[in-house]
Parts: sequence; structure tokens; C-alpha cells
Amino acid sequence: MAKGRVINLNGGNYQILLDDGTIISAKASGRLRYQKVSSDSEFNKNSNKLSKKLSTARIKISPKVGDFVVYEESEGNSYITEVLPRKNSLIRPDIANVDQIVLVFAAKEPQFSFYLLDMFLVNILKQNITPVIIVSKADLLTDDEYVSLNLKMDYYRNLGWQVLFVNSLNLKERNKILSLLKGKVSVLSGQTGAGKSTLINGIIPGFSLNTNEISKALGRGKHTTREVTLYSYKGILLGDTPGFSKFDLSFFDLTEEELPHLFPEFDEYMCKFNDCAHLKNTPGCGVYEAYLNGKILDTRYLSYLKMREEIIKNRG
Ligand SMILES: Nc1nc2c(ncn2[C@@H]2O[C@H](COP(=O)(O)OP(=O)(O)OP(=O)(O)O)[C@@H](O)[C@H]2O)c(=O)[nH]1
Ligand SMILES: [Mg+2]
Ligand SMILES: [Zn+2]
Repeated sequence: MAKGRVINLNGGNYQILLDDGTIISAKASGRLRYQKVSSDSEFNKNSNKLSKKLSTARIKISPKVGDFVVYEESEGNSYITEVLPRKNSLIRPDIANVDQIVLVFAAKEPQFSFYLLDMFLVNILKQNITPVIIVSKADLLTDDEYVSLNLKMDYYRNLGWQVLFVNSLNLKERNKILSLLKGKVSVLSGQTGAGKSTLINGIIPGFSLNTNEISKALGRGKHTTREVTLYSYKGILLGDTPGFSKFDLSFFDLTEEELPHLFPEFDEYMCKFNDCAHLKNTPGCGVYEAYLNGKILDTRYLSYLKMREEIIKNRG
């Protein structure tokens, strides 16, 4: 019985990274299709296969990038026979066992959007993962634009997150980034054309992942990266992912009740009310007052209101 970690999957072929650094190719075994799991297994979270009375069930599990798997050799081929329990499992990007998400947001091209940033952050926090924020294409900013954007990003730094400005085409912050990635599984996420693949090329010497100019007509990338892949470098695992376009960000199963708790700074401004929605013009609402007093960044509060509306609208 041998183990490894899936680092790429393409048309039914899995690349598996072994402890000694070698990479083998494997297919899913027929036996994999159904696997015995207990009722408290992570695999069961979204499965209704298991009634309260049963303690185990057999459910279908497909290995995904990031998974630790058991494989067997047979007639010169390798077959994955088991997917080991996941520490976490993301849907977009589709990857398991991640320690950290590195959000890559272009300062320009595509235009920086606080709403989009807040939306990504909410989704990351919902999955209990720590974000790192990298503002790419900082070289495209004028000095004034840089000062003003950097000042706003201080707000995010004060929430406890790392924020770096970089020019990935001439990466000066490589050592700093390497130290943030050290010993962790990190995955880059962000809009298409933001520069995720370019950043990886800057971090890992000799790398040349495909990158592409953003479309002038659409103001966005062309989805150059098509699949999730983990790259291994000096004890770091770094995942490149296909970018999002504005239109395919969804709210998964977010509820309007949990939304305020995914804006961590809101906790500081307690409300008089138990289940306050923190809407504008609510007398006595601590969050609304903090917004009025400038303690909560205006774009954060507006992102909250807009996301709340979207959630309600999507629920129908
Ligand atoms: N000036 C400048 N251009 C950059 C920077 N980072 C990336 N670019 C350019 O932005 C374009 C898009 O970069 P990619 O790395 O392909 O973007 P991506 O996020 O991987 O896009 P998808 O794979 O579609 O998700 C390319 O033309 C890059 O050369 C940067 O820091 N500064
Ligand atoms: Mg890419
Ligand atoms: Zn309130």
C-alpha cells in the first residue's frame, strides 16, 4: 500500500506526488467508486445518503487535487484505491487540504474591485481558511493611485491579513512571498487575467506557465489556465487555478444570518439587537454607526449590503 498526494488531474489521469518528490501517473480504480465512510466523516457533509440510524455508508468519492490517496500497482499501472479524509475541501477552486488561499487581485487590468475582493474574502472565511492578499500589477499604478490604494489596504492589514503589492514581471518581494508560503499548501485564486500564473513564474525559478494578455475588449482575461495544479518547490506546494470571471462567482450556501459574521470587524461593534441585519438607518445599530463614524471602511459596509441583497435575491 503506497500513498501520495494528487497534484493534477486531466481526463481521468491523476498525477501523484510521492514523499520522495517523484511524480507518478495513476488512474482511479473501479473499486474507488464507493467507499465506506462514517457518519461524522467530512465526506458526508453534503451527502444525504446517511440516515441518523446508520453509522457508516458507502458513498461515491472522486479524488481531487490536494487529496491524499492510497494507490496500488497492477501490471505496470497505478490505480487509486482510496481517498484519505480531507481536512477541508473547496469547490472553487476545486481542491482539497489547503492551508492558505493567496488572493491575487490586479491593481488595474482588470480594474480593482473592493466588492469582488470582499466577496472572495467572505467565501474564504466561510471555509475557515486564512487569506493572503496580493495586489498584482502595482507597476501600472501612478504614485497617487498607489498611495490611496495602499491606505485602503491598511484596513485589511488591520484585520490581520497579509497584504503585498507586487509587480510579478519583476518580482522584488520573492523572499517575502516564499516565507509566507513556507511549509504550507497554498492556492492562488482570483479573477482571470489578474496574474496568478505570472506570479508563480516569478516565484519558482525557471518556470514558464502559460500566461495571456487580458482582452482589451472585455477588460478581462481569457481563462488561460484551465485546470487546478499543485506545484512543488522547496517544501512549498503552490496551486495555480483557472480564474473566475465576475459572472461565475456564486454565494454557495451562504445565508444572510451568517453573512455579518464573515465580516470579522463587525463583531467589535455590537448591536443592541439580537438578530440585527445592520441595514442603513437602523437606529442603535452598532455596525451602521461604526460605518457612519468611519470606523468601518465604507466599501466594506457597502459590500456587505450588496452581498446581503444578492443572497436574498438568489434565494428567490
Ligand atoms: N504590468 C504587469 N503585468 C502583469 C503582472 N502580472 C501579470 N501581468 C500580465 O497580466 C496578464 C495576465 O496574466 P496571467 O498570469 O495569465 O493571469 P491569470 O490570473 O493566470 O489568468 P487565468 O489563467 O485566465 O486565470 C499577462 O499578460 C501578464 O503578463 C504585473 O504584476 N504587472
Ligand atoms: Mg493563469
Ligand atoms: Zn446592527
